[in-house]
Amino acid sequence: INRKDAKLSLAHLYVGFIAVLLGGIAGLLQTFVRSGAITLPAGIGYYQLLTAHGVLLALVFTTYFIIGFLYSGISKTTGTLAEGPRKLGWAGYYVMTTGTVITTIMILTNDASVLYTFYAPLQASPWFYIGLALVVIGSWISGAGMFRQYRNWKKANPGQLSPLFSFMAVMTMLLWLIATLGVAATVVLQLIPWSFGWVDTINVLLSRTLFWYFGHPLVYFWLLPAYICWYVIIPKIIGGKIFSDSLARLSFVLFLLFSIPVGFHHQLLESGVSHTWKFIQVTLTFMVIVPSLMTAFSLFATFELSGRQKGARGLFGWVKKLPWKDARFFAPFMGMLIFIPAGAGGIINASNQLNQVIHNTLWVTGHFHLTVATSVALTFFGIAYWLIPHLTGRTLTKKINLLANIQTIIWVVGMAMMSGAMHTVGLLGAPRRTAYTTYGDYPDALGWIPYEVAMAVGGSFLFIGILVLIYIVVHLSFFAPKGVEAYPIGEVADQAERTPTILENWKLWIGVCIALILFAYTIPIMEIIENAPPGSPGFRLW
Ligand code: HAS
Repeated sequence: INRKDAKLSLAHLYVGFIAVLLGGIAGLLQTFVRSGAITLPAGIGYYQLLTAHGVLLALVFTTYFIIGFLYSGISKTTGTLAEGPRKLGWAGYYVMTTGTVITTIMILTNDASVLYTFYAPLQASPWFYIGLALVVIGSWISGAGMFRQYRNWKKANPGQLSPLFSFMAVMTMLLWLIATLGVAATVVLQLIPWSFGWVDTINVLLSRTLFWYFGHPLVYFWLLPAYICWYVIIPKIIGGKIFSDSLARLSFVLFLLFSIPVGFHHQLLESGVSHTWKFIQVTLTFMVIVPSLMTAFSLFATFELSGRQKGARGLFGWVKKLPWKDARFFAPFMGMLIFIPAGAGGIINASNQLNQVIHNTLWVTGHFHLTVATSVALTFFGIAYWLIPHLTGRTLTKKINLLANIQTIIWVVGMAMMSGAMHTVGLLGAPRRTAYTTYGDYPDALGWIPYEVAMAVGGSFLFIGILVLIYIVVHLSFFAPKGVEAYPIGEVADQAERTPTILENWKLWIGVCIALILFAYTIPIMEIIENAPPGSPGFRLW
């Protein structure tokens, strides 16, 4: 892609990978504290470390990586960025980075040990929330740049279907824009006035509800760029074609519609929300599983078709035809494979009765380490292995490719140990987000310790994995041999049906999305505001 566009993407990727290193250190220390192996020195708090880990990895790494990746793909598929969109990209980057620096300083000074979910009643310094608000505003500016570039392309190519990558990128940023309205509302209307002391009380339930209105689609904001890789990039790498353009677009449309009005499945144990609304949102949650099942179907179809074209026979002969030694494929593939148990875990979480067993236990931590920290993270690493050299004008050598495959194996082994132990000990009742404690040598709690040790061993593998990853990133950025690394964009299979234009009817999908949100949230939010007992701290909106 164009050099100036490459610079913009690289700037985002670098911040993302610095966050991975810092967040990884926090993660390693945390598993040691949790298993009782160490006590933190210099007055560092467990929750401070936990906040740093969550914010740096789940929020900073993902957001920067995603924006950098999406900008690169938009530039690749719609042509060099126009001056306006590129300027918006840089403006967004600087605003976001200012916010990230403020937020990180607040965490490091222990003024914001409120965890990555930061809803009330935990309270941070107002500057933490101001930093977060800047990150969100910056991401909106970046999103505006992508929307403008997409609109320019549409104007220049009337009546034509937009390139699949850019369609998916715009859908991802649209999802983010609509979702972040919730978190912006709680931060600006509730948390900032409360933390400055301008108001004495805060409606905790409202703050949590607005957070989860954002918190669930947030996970799809992480997932969709990985899906872009699975749908658009992987077919090219394996020498196949995209199974169906319309299926791919439809799955993204369904994510826009169903990923937002489902936040109550994080609040099934929240006493202030009525069963009816929890039931409705759980039903919608089961709808949002459908596009993932469609994605699995499409991936199997792509693998099988391309394998058969290469002469594969029998039911599973195509497995042998996949390019196992290519790190650009192997890392994302392991992400896909792990997404099968990870997604099954999500379906368990979403089931009301089973949620009563696993909520607030280490099972949930196990779930999101498989989803975001494995399926998504491994896919992002796999993207970085070709994207960074493509942007820096270097190549992925055989040696680094091998190292990248070793990195993937370390990651999968570490995560299997850590997340396996988390899932199991969660079922035995071990709470999440607690520093080492034997609860007065209570026998159940003592039984959790071996699993916590297994978590620490897995965590150590993962930390080694992070060091190897950072070595590869630095090598590909500054030391790999100069050359041309391809930007793999797949083509649609010949037998695929023509894509119906309705899938690009943005007004229609945004309209349905807003209608579903209003349906799922208006009455419960009115009830949350009205039902707080008069005079109680929860009564006031802020
Ligand atoms: Fe989740 C909690 C439900 C997906 C992340 N989730 C979390 C939290 C995070 C998170 C971070 O209903 C914790 C939040 C906190 O701090 O409290 N989750 C779901 C459901 C799904 C789901 C129904 N989650 C994700 C994804 C995440 C993520 C994706 C990050 C990226 N989750 C929940 C619920 C909770 C929750 C409750 C709250 C729990 C509580 O009580 O606190 C679904 O979207 C999952 C659908 C996925 C599938 C899998 C499809 C498989 C595919 C791979 C195909 C593989 C191939 C390769 C082709 C149905 C697409 C195979 C090839 C061969 C050769 C074999």
